[in-house]
Amino acid sequence: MSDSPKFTRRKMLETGGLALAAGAFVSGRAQAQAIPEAASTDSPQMQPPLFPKTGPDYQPVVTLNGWTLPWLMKDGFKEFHLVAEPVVREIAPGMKANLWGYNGQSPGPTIECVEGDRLRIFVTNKLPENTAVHWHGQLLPCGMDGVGGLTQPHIPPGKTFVYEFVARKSGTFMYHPHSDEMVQIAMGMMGFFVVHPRDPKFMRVDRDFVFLLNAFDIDPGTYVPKVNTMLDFNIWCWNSRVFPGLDPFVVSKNDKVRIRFGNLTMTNDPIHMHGYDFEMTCTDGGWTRPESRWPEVTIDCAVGQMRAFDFKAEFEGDWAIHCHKSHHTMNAMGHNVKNFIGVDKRKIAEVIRKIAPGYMPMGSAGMGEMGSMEMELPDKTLPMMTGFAQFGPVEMGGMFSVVKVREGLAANDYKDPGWFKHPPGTVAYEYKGQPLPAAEQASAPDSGIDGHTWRVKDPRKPPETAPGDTPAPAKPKGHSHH
Ligand SMILES: [Cu+2]
Repeated sequence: MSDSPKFTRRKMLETGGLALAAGAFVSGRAQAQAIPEAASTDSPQMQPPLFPKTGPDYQPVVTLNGWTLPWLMKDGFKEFHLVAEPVVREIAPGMKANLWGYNGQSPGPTIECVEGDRLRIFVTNKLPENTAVHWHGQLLPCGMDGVGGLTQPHIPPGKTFVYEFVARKSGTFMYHPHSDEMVQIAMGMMGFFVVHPRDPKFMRVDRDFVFLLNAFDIDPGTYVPKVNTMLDFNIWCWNSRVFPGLDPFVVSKNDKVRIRFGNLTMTNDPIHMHGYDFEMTCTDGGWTRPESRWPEVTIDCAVGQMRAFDFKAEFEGDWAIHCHKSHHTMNAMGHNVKNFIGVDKRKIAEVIRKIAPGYMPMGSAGMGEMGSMEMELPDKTLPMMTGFAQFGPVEMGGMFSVVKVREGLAANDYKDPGWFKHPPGTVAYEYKGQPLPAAEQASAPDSGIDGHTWRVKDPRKPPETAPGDTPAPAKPKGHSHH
């Protein structure tokens, strides 16, 4: 986690300028009012949570590899400003993608408020097409529901619309577009939305992590997701980020911890955490009733659902947390994208421009600035096929991270504490005693190939290969595209 929010001053000024220009289009009560500055960040690192300065106290959430949208109190409204726009997202070190998002990143910033708050959310559209924002799970007037065409006109490019509603109940919500939804979600547009209970003691935890499950189909060597893909995605993300680029969930021993997630992939994601059992305490429909809860170690989350579970962090360690669909803990990028690292896309663009004038690598017109940002080539380091930990490669990617429970961390200290120092004698170890009796040694049946028979003489050594036998296939180095 970085020490301070890396808000881009240039971007803030730029958005501020646009906000002024767009002010003339704002209708209704907010007409005469200035639009609050739209904060922006280009950092994919977890930013510090925003603590409430006024109103009821709450423990703010932290957004995995993300941040929380600052707000202003004005005329009894909490005012937020979202800007829908093209963004560059580092999906993991060594891989950047041209996505659409809000306020500089995909997902957009987390919106956080308190039950009973009156909200005024300005939405400026800097996309090349219409958009609208749906406040998933909120109980609000129908005309604030954000379904383009049905409950409001779509927000055209360059215009700003205003949403006003009361956060009627606390819980776990999200926002996402309801205009050209398939494309805009496939491009990464979404954000978390948490409403805290008015009673600071109700369901309070010490650490509260949020993320959205999303997936992209990005051909190796390209930067823009294919938006018509229905199932065969190759980049399975939490908050548009994959292991080993995902933040760990850093927790102090005996903290009360909540982990909340919502699913905007195109399939269900069974989220599994090691080392603990836990109970589902909240969905996007609200808090679960205590008598309805039962212990789990995996919580399946269907498309369009949100889930939260709570646990007390009694057990120190580095506990894996991941989607249990094994294809979702793999990165397509690992084996193929590396072939393209070092390729100067500027030259490619120049060549293609001879055939297609105006071509830019990001694939869309009117995004020159983003294009030039993208021209900045990825770091020399290759994308890793797998993350490494203290005992070797983890052989995972995608929807995988680590819950790091440590003794004595300061409250709200989310810095990565490194790998767990296991107490002596508590790590699985190699058997070095008496060899197994011969009768129990594995013996292979006749191979059937050329009449050769091979036998495992020592189970600790690989089988001998008879001359002429096909050698055992080498362990594949990467995971093939799926
Ligand atoms: Cu999954």
